[in-house]
Amino acid sequence: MTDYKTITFEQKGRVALVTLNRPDALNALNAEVMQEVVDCFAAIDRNKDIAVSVLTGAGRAFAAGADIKEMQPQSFSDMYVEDYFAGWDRFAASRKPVIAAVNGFALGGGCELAMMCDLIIASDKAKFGQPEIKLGVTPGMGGSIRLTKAVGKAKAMDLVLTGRMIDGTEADRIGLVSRVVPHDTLMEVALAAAEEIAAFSVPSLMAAKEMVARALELPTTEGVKFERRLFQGLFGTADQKEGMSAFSEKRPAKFEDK
Ligand code: CO8
Repeated sequence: MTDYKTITFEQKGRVALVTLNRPDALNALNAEVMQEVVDCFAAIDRNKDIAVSVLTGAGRAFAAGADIKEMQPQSFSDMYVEDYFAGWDRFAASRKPVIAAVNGFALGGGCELAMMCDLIIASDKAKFGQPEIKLGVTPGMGGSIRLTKAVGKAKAMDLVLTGRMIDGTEADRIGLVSRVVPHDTLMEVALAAAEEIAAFSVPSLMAAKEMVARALELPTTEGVKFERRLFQGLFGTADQKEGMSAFSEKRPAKFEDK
């Protein structure tokens, strides 16, 4: 699980720290990066000792987009038949919570990758944008839909049609990110948030992630039913008994992910 070329993986207790690591190319997302990220997060989902992950980038960027040099010669049939970049859908379907710690440029596919994560914690020096229009294309990793759902049509159209960049503070103001923090504190805050989440029971974390993700796709009545079924299901876990007993007994809960 640690033998990667374009990313690094570290485990800190119940928290995984995954770093995109092509700093000379501003962590541009090529097919190799995608495969390694997909493999790494599949392994994290299988690893019973990990509850939550932080995804960040080495150097000046989170990721400055899909790799333009790799994409430039591709034909329609290369893109369509091979379903280039479909692997990112598998990352987006990761079941444990993922925090994006956005340290710098998050452009194009980099912004779209951050939006596939569950929380985005941004440095005030981060730069978000969907500049694909300047390359003669559009967002292609879910940006038009995830950005519009996150910030609404007015702001999404502004970003997608002009390709302009916004900083972490503006991204926070328009609701694109969960928190914006001073640049020097980014990793400390992101890892502290991850540790806070990692103290909880994995079945309840997975259920919470799944229901909030489905909330964006389901009509209200169906979403409420979906939430209720997952909520009811958690009463089959030992951790629900432990969490509620600990409250009554005025002691910290000791969850076992069961
Ligand atoms: N792809 C490939 N290489 C890149 C990329 C990229 N996206 N971004 C930066 N690099 C490389 C540069 O080519 C340069 O390499 P070299 O030193 O070999 O010339 C190195 O990184 C450093 O970059 P710069 O010298 O340009 O650094 P600056 O500080 O001058 O500029 C910017 C930083 C503004 C971030 C600039 O690099 C830039 O504009 N990058 C491109 C941003 C962009 O357009 N991103 C969108 C790409 S398209 C996309 O993401 C589509 C996603 C959907 C795909 C779905 C497929 C199905």
